[in-house]
Amino acid sequence: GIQASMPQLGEPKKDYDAVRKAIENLLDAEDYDDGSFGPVLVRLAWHASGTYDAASGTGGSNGATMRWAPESEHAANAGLAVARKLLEPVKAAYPWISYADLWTLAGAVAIEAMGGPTIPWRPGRADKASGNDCPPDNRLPDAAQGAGHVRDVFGRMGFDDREMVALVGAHTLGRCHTDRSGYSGPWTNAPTTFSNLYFQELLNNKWRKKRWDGPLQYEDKSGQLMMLPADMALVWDKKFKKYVDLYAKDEEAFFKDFAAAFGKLMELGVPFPAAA
Ligand code: DDH
Repeated sequence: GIQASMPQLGEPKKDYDAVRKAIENLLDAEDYDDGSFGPVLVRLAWHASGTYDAASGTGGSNGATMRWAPESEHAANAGLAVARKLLEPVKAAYPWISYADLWTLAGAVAIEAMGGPTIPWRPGRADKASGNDCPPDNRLPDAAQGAGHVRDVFGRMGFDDREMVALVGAHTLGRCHTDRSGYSGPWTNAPTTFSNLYFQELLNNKWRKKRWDGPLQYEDKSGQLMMLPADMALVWDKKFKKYVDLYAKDEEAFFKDFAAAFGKLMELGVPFPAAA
């Protein structure tokens, strides 16, 4: 109600637009990857949220438990210290925002700044004070596995097939790093622009096993673009492929579904006050 939204005496005004601006100002990177920290910030928001288990109510973005070991050391989170450190000056300048709100907001702001849809986001996450609340390891998806695994992991969070395919469309952004995941390369030729290109590449490019010493991944003829086994699962599984077809043809449908699913992802397990 009105009462709750009035700033109290002595309480700092919570200017989320100022935080958004501060995040936007951090995105451009001269000497990092493809010139933007946007993709790694999106990955931070996703890995902070994607540990959620609907049955037990554990995990999820609330708590920002990835600040602590063991979660910070989980193999899936390799490289995300880059994103967490990047946001420290924003946290220092706006100490009233929780890390959990800051990380998720940074993901939303990055997607929007890279040309993506407006992501529904609201504050309300609190930070937990120690690593005792870290979720167990292996809640995030394993790139070496197929459709059954993708369904298990995202089903555990409460997503349906359509939402799963939309969410993985985030791989239109960024790249794999051999020193983080062991995989190598970007999914698209425009890894700092949010678009439906990932689905177009997945469908229309020709993918073959990459011959190298690293883990099994797929490459196109140019050898420049890549797909993970878990990406290929989206075209090999008929029920998933239906949505790959849709999103490759209809970017508007992708944007709409992605925004809703990513917004939902970032709210899993967050105890927002009940609507008045
Ligand atoms: Fe992902 N992802 N992801 N991903 N992801 C990687 C990078 C990025 C899987 C594996 C990997 C989502 C789903 C899956 C982003 C966003 C999202 C990397 C490479 C691997 C491996 C990491 C590295 O070496 O730096 C698997 C498996 C799945 C799955 O669903 C089965 C989802 C749902 C999202 C999301 O944001 C909603 C982004 C962005 C990146 C690029 C990061 C970067 O630094 O660039």
